[in-house]
Amino acid sequence: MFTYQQRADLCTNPTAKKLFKIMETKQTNLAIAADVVTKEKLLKIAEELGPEICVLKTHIDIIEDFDADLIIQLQRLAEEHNFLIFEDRKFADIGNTVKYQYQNGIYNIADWSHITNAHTVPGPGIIQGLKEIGLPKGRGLLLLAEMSSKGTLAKGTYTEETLKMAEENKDFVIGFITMKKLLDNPCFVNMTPGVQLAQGGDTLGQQYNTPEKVIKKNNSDVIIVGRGIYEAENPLTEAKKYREAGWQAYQEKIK
Ligand code: S5P
Repeated sequence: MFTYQQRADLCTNPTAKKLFKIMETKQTNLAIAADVVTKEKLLKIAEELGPEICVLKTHIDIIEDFDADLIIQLQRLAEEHNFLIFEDRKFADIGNTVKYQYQNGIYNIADWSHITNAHTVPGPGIIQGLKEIGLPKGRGLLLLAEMSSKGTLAKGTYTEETLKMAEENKDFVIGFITMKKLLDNPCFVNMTPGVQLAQGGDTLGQQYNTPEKVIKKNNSDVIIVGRGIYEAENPLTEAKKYREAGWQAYQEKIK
């Protein structure tokens, strides 16, 4: 079992390296899913919860008053509080199209998002396309190997093929969105959404596991928590609870 520090030393992709380093030095494996729809709310989360997290996960296209200043502020906060930005874009088109979606349009994701992610349904061309844009900028890509939602088709052969695509693109693919650790390679980071302090779900198919189960039993690395934190009466207090639970589970695992 490698520690986050050992993994930081082993990995070559600069974003993977930086992520493991942040996790080790800040002692946090918590990523916040900041699924809010205004600039003010997103910046508030980044400002208030920044010290607790290793990753701020955004869905930039749900922000109603998006502007270039939001990106400047997010980058400033990422520097100040030492976290990475992960735009959860879930690219899913052919290589040529995702290149434009990653670099152009109004969001210019590749210019500010350290990490993004992609479905593998189109085949490896999607990784090639994103890599042409992202690798020169030192970015990292996560592949959706599994999903947290009920009835997901990301299982079995689909998941197996996804792992192969990752292994063939180790320079740019830094890991997976997955419910559990799937490969032994310490340079792949496993991030798991669908996390709350109590197991359960929502009315639209989301399924929740606890931080302890995700990190210790399922051997994942990063817990991604959204509503469990930002819908709480006191998000900061709640974030600290998740941070503590995630870190404790990690420490028990590496003992
Ligand atoms: O399989 C997945 C993959 C992702 S990235 N299931 C997910 O829920 N997500 C994302 O994680 C989802 O888009 C959302 O931003 C977050 C979960 O939010 P929560 O409020 O249910 O914790």
